[in-house]
Amino acid sequence: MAFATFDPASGPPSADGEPEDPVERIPYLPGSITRTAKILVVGDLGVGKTSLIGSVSEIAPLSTEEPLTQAGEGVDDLTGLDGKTTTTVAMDFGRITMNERLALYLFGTPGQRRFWNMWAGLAEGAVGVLVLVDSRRLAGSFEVLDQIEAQVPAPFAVAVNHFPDTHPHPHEQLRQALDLLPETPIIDCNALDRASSIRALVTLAGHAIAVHGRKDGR
Ligand SMILES: Nc1nc2c(ncn2[C@@H]2O[C@H](COP(=O)(O)OP(=O)(O)OP(=O)(O)O)[C@@H](O)[C@H]2O)c(=O)[nH]1
Ligand SMILES: [Mg+2]
Repeated sequence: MAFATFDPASGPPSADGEPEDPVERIPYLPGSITRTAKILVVGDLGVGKTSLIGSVSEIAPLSTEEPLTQAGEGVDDLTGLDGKTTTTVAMDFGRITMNERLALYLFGTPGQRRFWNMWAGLAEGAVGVLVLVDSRRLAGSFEVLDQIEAQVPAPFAVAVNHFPDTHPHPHEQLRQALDLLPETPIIDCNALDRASSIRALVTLAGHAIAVHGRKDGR
C-alpha cells in the first residue's frame, strides 16, 4: 500500500518563500480522501501506545496523560517501567493519511486495568486493532488479548515494540506464547519511529481489509 503524508510542522510549501498564514498550515484532510477508518491501539501499561500515535499523527495528537497514582498499586505491574511517571487516563487520538484516498483515525486506550472497561466504547466502529506488546513484559499481554476477545470484535495485528534492551524473539515463539492464530500478523516496530509505526499500521490495514473482505464474501 502506498502512502503519502505531509508534515504538519512544515505546512504547505510557499511559492514565494513568505511565511504561511497559520490557518493555511492546519493539516486538513486532502479533498481526494474518500474513505476514513477507525483503528484502535491497545496494549498493556507502558507498551508505547501514546508514543506510537504521537509519532505517526499528522495532526497534533490528543493525549490525556496524568501522573501515575497509587490507585493502580497491586493491580498494575510497574516492573521494568522505572522512568514512567504519567499514564493515559482516557484516550489518545491522532490521524494519518495513508494514501490519497484513505485516512486512518487512531484511538489509543488507557493501559491501567481500572480503565479497561472503556475499551468496548472506544472500539465502537473500529475496523482493526493494533495490539502493542512489550516482549520484556509478556505476561500483561495475555490479559490484553483476553480483553480484546471479550470486548473488541475487530480483527487485530500484534506489533512488538522494541525498547533498547528488547531481545528479538522469533515470531513463531511469540505466536505460541501468546496463543495467536496462524493468520494473525506479528510485526516488529519502534513506536518512537514514524516510518516503523506506519509499517505496523499498514500491516494491520492489509489484514483488516482481508478479514472484512472474507466476511463480505469478496
Ligand atoms: N526506547 C523506546 N522507548 C519507548 C518506545 N515506545 C515507548 N517508549 C517509552 O516508554 C514510555 C511509555 O510509553 P507510552 O507511549 O506512554 O506508553 P503507553 O502504552 O501509552 O502507556 P499507558 O498509557 O500508561 O498505558 C515512554 O517513556 C516512552 O518514551 C520505543 O519504541 N522505544
Ligand atoms: Mg498512553
